[in-house]
Order: sequence, then structure tokens, then C-alpha cells
Amino acid sequence: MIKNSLLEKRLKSYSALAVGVLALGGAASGQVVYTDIDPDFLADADGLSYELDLNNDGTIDFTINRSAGTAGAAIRMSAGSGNEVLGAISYGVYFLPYALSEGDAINDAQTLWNGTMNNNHLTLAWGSTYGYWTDDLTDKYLGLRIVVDSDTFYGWARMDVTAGGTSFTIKDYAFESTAGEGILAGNTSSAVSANLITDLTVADVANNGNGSDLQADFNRPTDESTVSEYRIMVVDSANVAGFDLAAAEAVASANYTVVSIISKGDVTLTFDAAATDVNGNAIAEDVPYKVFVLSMADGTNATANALSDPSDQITLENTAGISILESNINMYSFGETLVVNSKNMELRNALITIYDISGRQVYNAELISDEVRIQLNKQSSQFYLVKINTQKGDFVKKIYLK
Ligand SMILES: [Ca+2]
Ligand SMILES: [Ca+2]
Ligand SMILES: [Ca+2]
Repeated sequence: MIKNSLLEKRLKSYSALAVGVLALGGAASGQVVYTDIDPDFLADADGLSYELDLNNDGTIDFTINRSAGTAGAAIRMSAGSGNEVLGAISYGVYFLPYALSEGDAINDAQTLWNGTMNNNHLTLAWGSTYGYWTDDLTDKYLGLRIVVDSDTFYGWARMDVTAGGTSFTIKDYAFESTAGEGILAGNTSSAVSANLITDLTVADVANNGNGSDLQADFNRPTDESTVSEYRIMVVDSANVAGFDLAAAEAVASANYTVVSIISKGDVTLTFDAAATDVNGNAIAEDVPYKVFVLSMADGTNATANALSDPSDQITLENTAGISILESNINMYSFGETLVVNSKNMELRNALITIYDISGRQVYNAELISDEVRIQLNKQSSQFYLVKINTQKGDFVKKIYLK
């Protein structure tokens, strides 16, 4: 049953293993490992089978066989544990692998995967009766995925078949070595990724207790031709560990903010009051967040999306009229009175200067005690910028006086 060509193939597979491992080690992301079957393997008689080791690790992942069926010849395949093929269910009990065309997507967006139906016999061709591989076909693709140590890898195998399930020829195969990342049928090199944004920063810019307090600032990539849009995503820091490209791609559209590429220049985005985190929870104070930007591929110059690194963590705080403690300087307000004090006498001989929202200096004095109360005459509630220059350093805080 095992022909010389298969033994040769296996030897090639083991040598390909070393190449594959090297490729994995050197790849930051997006590395397709391609294996040519040379010569192509032809199964044109009952009992011939091809054992496909998609990732060349010595473990057979799929077996494709040419057998005798009740409807004449048949081509069927079985899958190793956890491995699956892209296809469709027929009559509720049979699974028929698709004959994909070059460029068809093979990824986690497809839901019709199976590896076990009909007692692990997946049917490519049952005579001329059942299956997507019953006609004469050239250069069609099986969509494959395998599980290795609980990671999923996507790949394809290219085949020709003759009508009625009388023969199949398997020519080559490939898999994407980045776990979870899809592949296009026939692709032998990695998809080009959309360009990433740079210099992502976040800030707390208001005290509304919602998304409008949060601002994200980033620079667009110099070359935006690979990008169709940016999706700005707020992630609860508790969930950041599992937030990868696949997770970002799966976020519902209601739970991120889109920045289009139509408006040029670098981006300063203040989120909507109704904005949520990626799980749909309203953005709130006192919850640590990190922000990500997903660059969506334009589909022509790039076909893979790309996720930025997370921003620094930010926890929105309500700084309106409440105590602020920083560098041992305590500052709080009530009515028109601003109270500044220090635990460790840093304020002795410090200079305090207060500016209003327009930048006008409204108060300036040297502090002679550890606590000072400043009465500000003002027309309406507003923010003030308080600057304190001490011997140990300078301290600046925005404060809201009612
Ligand atoms: Ca394998
Ligand atoms: Ca070949
Ligand atoms: Ca705030």
C-alpha cells in the first residue's frame, strides 16, 4: 500500500521538518511553510492512500485514500484527532470537503469544519454521486486545519481528480505557522499585513465618568495604502493577556471606534460618551484599561490585518473637587477655596502659581506653612492649573473649582 514515492515523500518531509522549525523560530508573525510533493503522488487504484503531514512534524494529520465504494470508485479522507477539513454536511451524516479555488480564504471565519463525521470518513467523491470532487478537476484545494498542543494552524493541499472518483493526484501543501492565522488557498508566502500605527498614547481629559473622558492619540503609518480603516479598541486590563489579532478581529462593531483613512494627519480621538470596551461594557472611571489600534487590510495591497501593541495602562479618575495626592502633596477644593498641604514640609518656601483655563495667571505666592488655603474670586465653575515649584521638584495639577 505504501509506494516508494510515499517513502521518498516521508524522507522529504523529515528534511522539510528542519526547514519548518527554522522558519518558525525566525518568524515574528505570518510565515507560510510550503512543501512541494515531488514527484506528485497519484492514487489511481483501490487501496492507495496519501498520508499528509501538513506541518512536517512526523505526525500524520490527514489520510486521503482511493477506495472501492458501492457507487464505484471513491475518494475519502480521515483526519487525525482534532484536525478538520473545510466542507459541508450532507444528509445530516456525511461531510463533504470543499474543492476550493486559489485565493479562497481558509480561516476561523469559516464555520463548516469537520474531522469526524461518518466514522471519520469524509467524502470527496463517492462515484459521481456525492461530493465536491466528482468531476475532472485541476488545481483545487482542500482547506485544512490541525491542532498542535492546543494551537490551531491553517493550511491547504492542492489536488487534481478524475471524474467519478477514479483517481486523485496530490501536488503540494502549505500551512501558516502563526497559530490562529488564516491562509489563502494556494498561497505559498505570507499575506502582506496592513501597516501599523505608531506612538499610541492615552489620556484622561475630562470628568464625565464615561468614554468622553478618554482620549487616544496616535500617528498614522507613512504608507496608508495597505489600510482600509483603523479600529480603536479599549480593553479592560484584566483581559489584555488574551487579546490578540484574532480576538481583535472578532470584536463586534458596536464595541470599537472607527477612524477612516479619509481624514489625513495624525489622530487625536476622544471617545464617545457611549463608547464601550471590547466586551460591550461602558467605559468607566476606576477601571484600568489599555487601548489597541487594529489596522484593517485594504484587501489589495495587504490581505492580513495588524494589531498594535497595547498603550500604557490608563485608569480614568474623577479629579473634580476631590482630594488629589501626588508626590506627598495633597490638594483639594471646596467651593471657591483651594487647599494645598504637604505631609513632609515640601511646601516650605515653595512657589505656587495658579492659572485659569485661558492661561491667565490668577494667583502667585510663596508658601510659608505646610498648609495654605487660597480663596479664588471667579465668575463660574471652571478648571484651574495649579503649579507648585518646590525644592524637590515641580508639581502641576489641573483642578476643578465649583
Ligand atoms: Ca503533522
Ligand atoms: Ca508537486
Ligand atoms: Ca477624569
